[in-house]
Amino acid sequence: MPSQLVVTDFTLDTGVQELLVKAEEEGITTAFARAKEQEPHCKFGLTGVCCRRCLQGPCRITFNGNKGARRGVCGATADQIVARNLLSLIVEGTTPHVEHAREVLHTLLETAEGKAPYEIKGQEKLLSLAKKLGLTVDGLELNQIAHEVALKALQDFRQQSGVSHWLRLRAQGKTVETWEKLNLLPANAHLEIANAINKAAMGCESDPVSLLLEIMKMGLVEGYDGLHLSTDLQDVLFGTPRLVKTQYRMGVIKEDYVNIAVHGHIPMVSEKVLEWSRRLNDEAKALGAEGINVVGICCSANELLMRQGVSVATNYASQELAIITGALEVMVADAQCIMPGLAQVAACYHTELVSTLPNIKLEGASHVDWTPEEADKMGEDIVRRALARYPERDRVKVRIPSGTVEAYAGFSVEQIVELLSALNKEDPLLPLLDAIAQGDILGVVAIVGCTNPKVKQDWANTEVAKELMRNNVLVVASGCSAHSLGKNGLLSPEGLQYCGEKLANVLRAVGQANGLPALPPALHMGSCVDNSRIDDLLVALADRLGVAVRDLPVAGSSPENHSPKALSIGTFFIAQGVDVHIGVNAPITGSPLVEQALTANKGEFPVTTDELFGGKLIYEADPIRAARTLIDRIIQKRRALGLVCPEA
Ligand code: NFS
Ligand code: SF4
Repeated sequence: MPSQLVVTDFTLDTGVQELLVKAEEEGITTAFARAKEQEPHCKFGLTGVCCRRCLQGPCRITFNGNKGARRGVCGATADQIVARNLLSLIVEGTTPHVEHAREVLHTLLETAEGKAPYEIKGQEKLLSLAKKLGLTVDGLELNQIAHEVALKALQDFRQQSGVSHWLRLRAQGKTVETWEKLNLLPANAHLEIANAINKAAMGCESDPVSLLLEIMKMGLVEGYDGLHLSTDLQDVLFGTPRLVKTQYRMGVIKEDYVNIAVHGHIPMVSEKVLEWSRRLNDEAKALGAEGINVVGICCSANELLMRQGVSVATNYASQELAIITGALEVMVADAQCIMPGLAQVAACYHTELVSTLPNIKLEGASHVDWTPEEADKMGEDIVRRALARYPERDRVKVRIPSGTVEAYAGFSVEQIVELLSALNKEDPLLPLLDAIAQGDILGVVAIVGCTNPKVKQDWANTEVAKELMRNNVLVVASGCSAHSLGKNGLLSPEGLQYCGEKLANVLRAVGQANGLPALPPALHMGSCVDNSRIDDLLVALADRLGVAVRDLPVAGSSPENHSPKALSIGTFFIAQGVDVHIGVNAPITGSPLVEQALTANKGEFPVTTDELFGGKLIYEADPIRAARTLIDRIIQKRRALGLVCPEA
């Protein structure tokens, strides 16, 4: 453990800073300190030229001028090694979302069959999906329709040929043609994942261009059978998000309450915990507490925030610090972004760490199985564990950083359209498109993805956002980046102070037409699977304008990316023709071919994603420079569309 922790270098979040000091006093290490211990990072790993794909290796390309190994034992070059490694990383980003979607579809199926204790709260979404899937709905009960929709989704995991139903459902026709010509249309998510692993395996595919195209195909699997499928079916089960108001920061953990943190991604777990916390609230009062308080971390936070207004304690990098408040009775984890380090921290307190998914177990945690049928049993069991832990809380060890920040969320596309229809009932998207056309809104950028202990937490996410806002770019947000913005007041009308005058006026006009002082400068659109909502928004705007998504003055940015999921989601957006900025580089710089293909402008290299799809990868660690690069690209796209452009 490093003796001198400079906590202000680790995070912008003062509550997290306070807890890092407490952790040090108590001799507990966290990800922030461990990240320092890993420095300097191995260059072979950072640049992607280390291969561990067979037992002749590990091999590393050490070629430097005339010295060192140019090829691995099997003869693999740096281009081949980097492309295979990137493909396998993207598979590890895509697979958790595909499995997430599959869990949701099975829950819907069993709910429709009356076997699982969930309701179908999103009737409108269900009917619209069924119609778009070409199903007959007349004369059918809701459950029967849900059953048919779930079976269609299941086909995307079963069929041996054809095209993913969810791709056909959600993609823009123009873009599908581009993908079809390149033979990128996925048939079945599991089959495509198996194909990709097969290609990356030792002695299989060695053509780096073909490997890159496979990476783009994985992006489509991610986009449609991961993100879109998850969001659509979650909206059917739990309802489509609507505008909600909430609170951010560690101060949402309340000393007088039994506190449960939900962490991970799967709303079937977190929704049930929340439901049971309400049902058993009086039992907490019998223990002398004020009640049961559920708070969120990471994307479980986003799911409960978007639909239930539940408050958010913190985001990825500081997940362990929530336990260091000493006031969490239980932390419930399901899947994805769960640090194994949580167990060591929980062991220093009365906090019980509980894993829930049958195939995701955590060392040092207790386990309560979630299955769709047993969901109520799980919810009750977990809340009862929290009640039982409450009397064991050591009051001396409790220190909750004070202060919370107000934020708005719940900006589904449906909600955005409804807000806009207060300005134009017949053609709700028109006011937004007019504002874009006239330059009152320069463009739209999605700030998405993670926090990463390599970067000062929340700093890059908020700096990129503020620089964009200053330049009249409308920001939409998701994932842990949205939490960074929320903690720092950018999800509230207060954040208007950071906006250029033109953007601020638009946000005031839409807000006031809906009885609010203004819309916040960043619209929180949900969890990482809800990046599908951002895609839906882009498709709706492009359709209304009669252009392809690749032509729109829009971009994506993940300034503090850590997860392979951020890369696979980014790949999906590049395939759509959207530029994607990352603030922490992907391991590609060891291969000139892979790096150029992903980052060069069209015409600058023989094969580029910019040429094939209209979008490219932008790596820039400096947030202000990153924002300016995105703005330049947005202005180029505006110019191509013949829209008003700011003076150079
Ligand atoms: Ni997204 Fe959500 Fe957060 Fe990054 Fe992890 S929780 S799925 S991967 S760290 S945003
Ligand atoms: Fe080395 Fe080739 Fe084996 Fe990779 S696949 S470890 S480069 S021999």
